[in-house]
Amino acid sequence: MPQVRKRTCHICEANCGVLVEVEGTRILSIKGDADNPLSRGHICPKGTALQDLQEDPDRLRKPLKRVGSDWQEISFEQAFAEIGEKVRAILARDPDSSAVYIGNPNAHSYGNALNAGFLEKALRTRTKFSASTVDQMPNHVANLRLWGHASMFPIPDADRTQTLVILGGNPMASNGSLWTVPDFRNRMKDLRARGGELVVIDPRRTETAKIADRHLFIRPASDVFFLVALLKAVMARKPHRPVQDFVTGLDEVAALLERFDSEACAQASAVPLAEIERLADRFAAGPAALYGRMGTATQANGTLNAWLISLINIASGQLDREGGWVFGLPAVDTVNALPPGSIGKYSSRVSGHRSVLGEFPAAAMAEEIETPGQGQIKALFVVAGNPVLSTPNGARLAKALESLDLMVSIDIYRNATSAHAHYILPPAGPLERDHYGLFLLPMAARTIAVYSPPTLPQAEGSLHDWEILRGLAHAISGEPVQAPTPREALDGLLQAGPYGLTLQEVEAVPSGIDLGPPPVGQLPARLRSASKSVPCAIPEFMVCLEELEVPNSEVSEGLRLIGRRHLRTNNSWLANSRRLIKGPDRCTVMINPTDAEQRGIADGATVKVRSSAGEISLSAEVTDDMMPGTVSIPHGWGHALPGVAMANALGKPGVSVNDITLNEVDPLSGNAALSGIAVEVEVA
Ligand SMILES: Nc1nc2c(c(=O)[nH]1)N[C@H]1C(S)=C(S)[C@@H](COP(=O)(O)OP(=O)(O)OC[C@H]3O[C@@H](n4cnc5c(=O)[nH]c(N)nc54)[C@H](O)[C@@H]3O)O[C@H]1N2
Ligand SMILES: Nc1nc2c(c(=O)[nH]1)N[C@H]1C(S)=C(S)[C@@H](COP(=O)(O)OP(=O)(O)OC[C@H]3O[C@@H](n4cnc5c(=O)[nH]c(N)nc54)[C@H](O)[C@@H]3O)O[C@H]1N2
Ligand code: SF4
Ligand SMILES: [Mo]
Repeated sequence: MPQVRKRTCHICEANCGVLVEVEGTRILSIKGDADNPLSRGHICPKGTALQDLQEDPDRLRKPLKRVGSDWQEISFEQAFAEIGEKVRAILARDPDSSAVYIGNPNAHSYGNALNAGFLEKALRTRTKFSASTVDQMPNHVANLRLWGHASMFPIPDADRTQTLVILGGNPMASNGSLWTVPDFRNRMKDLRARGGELVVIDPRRTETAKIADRHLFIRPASDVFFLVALLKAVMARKPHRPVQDFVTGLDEVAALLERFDSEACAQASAVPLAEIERLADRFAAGPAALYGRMGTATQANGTLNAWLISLINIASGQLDREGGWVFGLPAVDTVNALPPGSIGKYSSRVSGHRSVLGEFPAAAMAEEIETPGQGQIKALFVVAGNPVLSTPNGARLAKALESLDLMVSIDIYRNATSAHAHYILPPAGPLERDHYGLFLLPMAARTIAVYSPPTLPQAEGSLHDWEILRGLAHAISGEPVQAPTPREALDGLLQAGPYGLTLQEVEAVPSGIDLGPPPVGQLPARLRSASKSVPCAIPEFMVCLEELEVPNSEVSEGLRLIGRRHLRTNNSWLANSRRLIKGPDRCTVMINPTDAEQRGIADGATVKVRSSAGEISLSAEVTDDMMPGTVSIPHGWGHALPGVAMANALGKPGVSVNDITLNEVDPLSGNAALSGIAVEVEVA
């Protein structure tokens, strides 16, 4: 008899409720769960592709050991024993020579999140990298300085706002980021039905721009100038709702902004000043929210952008107000469960990057492996990550990985990164584990508590990621990990949370307990800053702003590169899905017709794209969705590399844009500066 089992999809941040119809261990269908109070029945193509991931014959089921160019299946016992012994020998030579890289799926698995620390502790490593420094580290830094906690993320109150401005985010493709907002399209329909307005500011007329009331092009990596002009315009108006008295330092910021000429800033960003003034009017009237994402974070000024975005919301009276810039109050309050985060505890060995939340820039991983001396990385553990395709200058990193004495990947595929490992340890299938959106539910457009038990029985002999992490920790340190299971820990966290729920109570409502819209008026009590205030004039940000030079927009700059996500990809890790890979080639370089014509490039032609780091060839997609002077290439492609065992992906491998991205970072956060890289494009 078929049975329908409720679950939360863990692929992306949206955390949609899904209904998985199963017969025995066979999956019959995957559909949206209309009873989920947050996702309301929404599902995207990736949700149905969970089945492909579960059933994929290329998904690894047993640990692999590389022997020359061959791969042998071995038992977990053997893998743990051999790895433990090798690590101890390497650390005996140099105790600082191990490192970890933590990839994106760790944010989507509470078991990983609660257990990766055991591996780091066993290694006693200070050398930690993660996907955060190719993504959202600027937001963490701004959060820490503004609210006193790196994980306290403000979100736009989309369900109650009248103006939503999206800068450098494309939720129609990404389904939202640092903002758990499933069913985005219908939420925007509701916004417009109540007379509200959606404005998108992006160098590409994106899928989100196409459902917006207004789309404005912005020159890549010039957001900081747009934001300065908008903040000035906002500060020149009296907000409809006064700024709260727990906010300090706005006058100092205003004084600093006097040196900037708004017209020059507007021109540098290519957003007309009249549009900026118009936005300021709407923010003064409220309720309104300005949200910025990937496009604003992956820049040399990423942290300044994150700071200025919040300042615009604050100065226009939108902070902690219905329809404005708000904070969720989740059933597990990660702000209480996690340390606030620190900056500059250590410095990286080669380039002296300061650590941010205990991490060094992923962009510095290759140099830390390549450069000889005490502390040179010799043993690397990659936990659910594919940095060869996902981090800047991946080709250089791939080469560096070959020089390691030991590399271990905890991964479900033999892919571009894990193919360099000496051991690959695969966890149980994606539908064989439970799920709780520990890091995502705090950022939800509507607060819910929802837990999913495993949908399918765990394959015999398999281990979950968290068990592998503990197994490694035990093998390396010789000490078994004594700690509650993830489920037990979750129960404790829920009970200690703001609603005092037990896991049993949450589990009893499989579509999720509705806890309402984000609460307002509670921010003063939740602030973690020592002063219990929001100190807007953050000294190190002020210094950077003071030094900022407004470029002359008259000078022609050549072409600038930006990224792109597609609804049917998820970074690199759904590349082998039979369902998702179908359809036209998506790994193309989008280019404006004027730029194409100047270079004699026809739609569909193969072109070379070159930066100072390298060159790739791919086909051109000529479209006036691109801002003139800007080209866009998606990441997560480039699977045709030695050792990769993903048959469907190899059928449509694409090329890796990260072969031409640079090792440059935002100095305040260590985040990779991926947007706005200078490139040349020519017919191949
Ligand atoms: N140029 C450019 N580069 C980018 C970006 C961009 O926009 N442009 N985006 C960046 C962003 S936002 C991110 S988050 C990073 C992502 O960077 P990474 O996290 O390094 O890359 P992913 O492709 O997400 O790789 C996830 C890996 O986890 C494996 N995996 C999937 N599920 C599981 C699981 O349950 N357990 C285990 N153990 N492994 C699993 C997959 O097989 C894959 O190897 O990429 C970044 N890179
Ligand atoms: N389908 C799908 N969904 C995903 C993912 C995926 O790979 N595929 N990845 C997931 C992950 S890990 C993340 S972090 C999120 C990211 O979520 P989003 O940030 O919403 O994702 P992107 O599509 O990368 O949106 C970034 C936007 O910034 C624009 N942009 C680029 N450079 C600039 C710039 O300099 N200034 C401005 N203003 N805009 C710029 C790009 O054109 C793009 O539209 O998506 C998540 N969801
Ligand atoms: S939007 Fe994200 S969470 Fe929802 S079904 Fe798609 S991949 Fe899953
Ligand atoms: Mo990400």
